[in-house]
Amino acid sequence: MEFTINSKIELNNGLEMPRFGLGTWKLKRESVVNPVKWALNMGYRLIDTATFYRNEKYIAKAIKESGLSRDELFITSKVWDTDQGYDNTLSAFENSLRKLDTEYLDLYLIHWPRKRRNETWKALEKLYSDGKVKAIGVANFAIQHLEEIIDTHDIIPAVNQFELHPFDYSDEQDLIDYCRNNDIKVEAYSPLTHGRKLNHPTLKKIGEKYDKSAAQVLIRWSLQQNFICIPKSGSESHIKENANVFDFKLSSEDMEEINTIKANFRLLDDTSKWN
Ligand code: 1BO
Repeated sequence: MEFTINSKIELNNGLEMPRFGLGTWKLKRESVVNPVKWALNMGYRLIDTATFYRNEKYIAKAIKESGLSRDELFITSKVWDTDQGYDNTLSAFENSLRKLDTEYLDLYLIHWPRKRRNETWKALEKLYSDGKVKAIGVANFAIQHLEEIIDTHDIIPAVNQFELHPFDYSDEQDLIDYCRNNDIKVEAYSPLTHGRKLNHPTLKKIGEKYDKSAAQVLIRWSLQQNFICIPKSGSESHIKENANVFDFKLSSEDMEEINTIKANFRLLDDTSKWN
C-alpha cells in the first residue's frame, strides 16, 4: 500500500483517522508550541496529547498560531489515572476541551487500565453519544482489559494505543492479533524507542539500502504494519526527518527481518499482568 502524510485509516465507527502524527509526551508546557507549529506546517494533521503531558493549553496556542481550521485536524487526548471514574472523567474531559480551546475531540482514550476503568468507559460512551468526541478508545490495555470492555459495554474501543516497535513486537503479537480480530486499530507510541535502539545493526543496514535513517526505517515499518504511528520529537529537523518516509517502501524481506528482531525491550510498564 502506498502511503502519504495524508493517508487515513477507517476506525470501527467509520471515522477516518490520520495514520501518522506527532506524539507530544515529554514536551511540557511552552516546549510543545514550536514542535506542533513545525509539524502542522510540514503537513502533520494528527496531534496526540494527554492531560498527563501538561501541554494541552500550549497545543491550543500552537494550533491557533498555525492558522489551520479545527476541521483540518485530528486531536487525541487521554483521561489520566487520578481522573478515572464516571463523574471525574466527564469533568476531566471538559477541562481538556477548555485547555485545548476546542468544542470536541476527535479521539479520547483511557490512558491506563486502572481499577475504575469500567466507570470511566461508561463516561466515554456518554461523551461519544453526546457528540462531544468522534471516537473513543484506550491506551496500554492488555487483552484481558479489552475483553472486559467488550463483554460488559456497548461500544468497542476504536483504538488501543500502546508502546510498539520491533523491540517489543514479538511480545505484543497476541495483543496485536486480538485488536485486529476485534477491529480495534493499533496505535504505536514510542515507535522510535526514545532513541535507545537507533544504533541497532539491522536497522542501520536496512536504512543504508534505502538511504534512510534507522528512525525512518522504524516509522516505515510501523506504517507498513498498518499501525497508526505517532513519533514524538521536539526538534525541527527530526520532525521533518520523521515525515520523510513516504518515498520508499520496505521490501517484504526487510519487513520480515525487522519483525524477527527479538529483544524483550520496553520503556514502560507491561500491563499484561495487571488485573
Ligand atoms: C506515561 C505516559 C505514557 C505515554 O502516553
